[in-house]
Amino acid sequence: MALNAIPFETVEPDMANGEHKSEHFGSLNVFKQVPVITDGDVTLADSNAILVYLIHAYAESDYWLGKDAKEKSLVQRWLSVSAGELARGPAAARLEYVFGATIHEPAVLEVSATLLSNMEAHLANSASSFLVGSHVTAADIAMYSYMAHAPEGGISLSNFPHINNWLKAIENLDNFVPMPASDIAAARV
Ligand SMILES: N[C@@H](CCC(=O)N[C@@H](CS)C(=O)NCC(=O)O)C(=O)O
Repeated sequence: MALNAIPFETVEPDMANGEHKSEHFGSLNVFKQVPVITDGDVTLADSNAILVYLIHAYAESDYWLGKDAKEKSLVQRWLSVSAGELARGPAAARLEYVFGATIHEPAVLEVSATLLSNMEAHLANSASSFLVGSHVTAADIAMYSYMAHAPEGGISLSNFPHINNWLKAIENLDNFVPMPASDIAAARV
């Protein structure tokens, strides 16, 4: 929303006290999870669904979702990776460190290691600093936050120079707004 200057208001449920498990929140998202947006008569949950909605409603969709069939499918593939390997790997590791969630650590570390090495190789072979095509797309936005915050879950990025370059390329975009670090956040290592 910041990158496309889309005005919005943030409402933060008191998750520590289970506000997102209330009947009211369940009427916004049956899975009782954040994020959810309301936009006029549209109520929508799921970060990738929200990203795609905002692009179609308010931004240039061929720019953000790919200009042709191949680029569009490559962007979609990274949205799947963000909901798959990124969520099951670095994001899950961070949940344990930051929020005390119980995870199956060997599986989380294995998924994270595979994701990092595949993404590093992909970026090393990419003609641009971004995941798909020559400029930032929804693929980068979907992958950015939990990759940038991977060190908060004890997943080091120090051996992945192309991933670090990619993070910096996103952070250098006009109007970029970072996800706030958690209180116990480690510096990026
Ligand atoms: N696929 C969903 C996953 C949403 C999700 O896992 N939300 C977490 C916070 S990032 C949540 O609400 N957790 C609280 C809970 O599940 O009780 C998305 O990408 O939006």
